[in-house]
Amino acid sequence: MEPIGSLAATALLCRCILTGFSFHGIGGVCISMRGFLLVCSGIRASLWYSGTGGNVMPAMFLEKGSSLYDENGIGGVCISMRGFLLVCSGIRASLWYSGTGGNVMPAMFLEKGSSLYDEKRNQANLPPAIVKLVPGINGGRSEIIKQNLNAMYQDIVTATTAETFMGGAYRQGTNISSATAVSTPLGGSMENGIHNAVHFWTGDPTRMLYQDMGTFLTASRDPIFYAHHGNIDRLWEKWLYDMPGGRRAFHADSDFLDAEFYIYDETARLVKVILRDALDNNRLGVSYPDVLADELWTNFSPLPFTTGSAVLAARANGVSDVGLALRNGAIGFSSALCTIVKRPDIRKKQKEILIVEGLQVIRNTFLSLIVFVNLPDANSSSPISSAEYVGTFNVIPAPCKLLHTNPIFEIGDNLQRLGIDNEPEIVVTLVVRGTQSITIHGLPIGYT
Ligand SMILES: [Cu+2]
Repeated sequence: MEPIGSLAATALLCRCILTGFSFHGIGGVCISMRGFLLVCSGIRASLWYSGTGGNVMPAMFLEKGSSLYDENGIGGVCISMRGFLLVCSGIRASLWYSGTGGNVMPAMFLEKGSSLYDEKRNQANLPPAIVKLVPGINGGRSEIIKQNLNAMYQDIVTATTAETFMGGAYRQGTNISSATAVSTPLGGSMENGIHNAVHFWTGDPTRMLYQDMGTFLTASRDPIFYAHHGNIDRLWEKWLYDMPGGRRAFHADSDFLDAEFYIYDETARLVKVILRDALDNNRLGVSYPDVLADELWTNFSPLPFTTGSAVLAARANGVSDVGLALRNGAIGFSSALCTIVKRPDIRKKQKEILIVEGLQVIRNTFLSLIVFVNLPDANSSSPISSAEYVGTFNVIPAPCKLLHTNPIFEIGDNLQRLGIDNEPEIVVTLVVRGTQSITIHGLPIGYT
């Protein structure tokens, strides 16, 4: 049952996340967290259920002193392969930020000496601190929860296309030699948003790179990593099958579906997994329970803070236009950038995509880029519970590495709720929470 030890397992996971499962010489192509999640699901299925597990956590894994405990004697911080597979499946423990867990870090991870404990966490974010799904949001408990619900709604419900939600495919020839999960050609809204936010929220700000969870170098050393990713996997399934409006379309792109990953199986053999073979949880024997509290965010209905279009007033105040990359060149900013953006076709109200073209930043520290529409004065203190909030692109630090990417945000639902979906232009404000300055090349709008 034990394919590799816990240190090797975490090292492998770190390598998988940092390199995208690219192993030279054996034809491995790439990918990031998405593949890891899927492969993780596959492992769970093959080791635990095999068609007979009843879709519940096996009782044999729940006894202290058995497989929950570190078998390699490394201080109770890391856990064994079986242990982290268990935590992957411990979905109930991973719901703390999506409704049923009280919005605090689950108690099972807090007991010192337990194999699920990690001292390298943000001590200010232990219970009763409420999780923040967008870094830096403020307010009392109910205000933070309201903002969390809108963060979930914007990252998952209004991201209606596979590319917006899951991210795009890697193309052959893409140089990922210095890439990480966040600097892939196109990450999805959940990966860049709430996923990265929970990494940041959990990691210790007094340690370099917010270890453990705050950097992909060490994130998998914290057992809570697997609960977090278990929930990400669940939310992916929820996005596919259980959103308002019915089932959503998955990627049809063969560069996405045929991406290859290499991972050790239960006999420690390095095996190849094709992404398309790991997409159907029914085939894998994995299912997730219905969670009533999910309705709090799937049915969240953010209200407008503003009334009518802000374009005229913004232009009168000197806000300038920005558009396609070639017309604008490089635009640098360090706190906020307010612009007026043209919409190419106001008849296409759905699946309208705002592209932050040519975003560049040096990843020396954690940074959040928060996107608002119709809110010219938005700043780093602006609440994100209203319909003006579009989404957040969180940058996980990696010193001296340059991030160069094109984050996309679906804005059709926002414009409709704000009553400005017939306007030929909109105000877009990009807000930076962090200390690094950012460069972009344009803010074009497209349709899918
Ligand atoms: Cu992660």
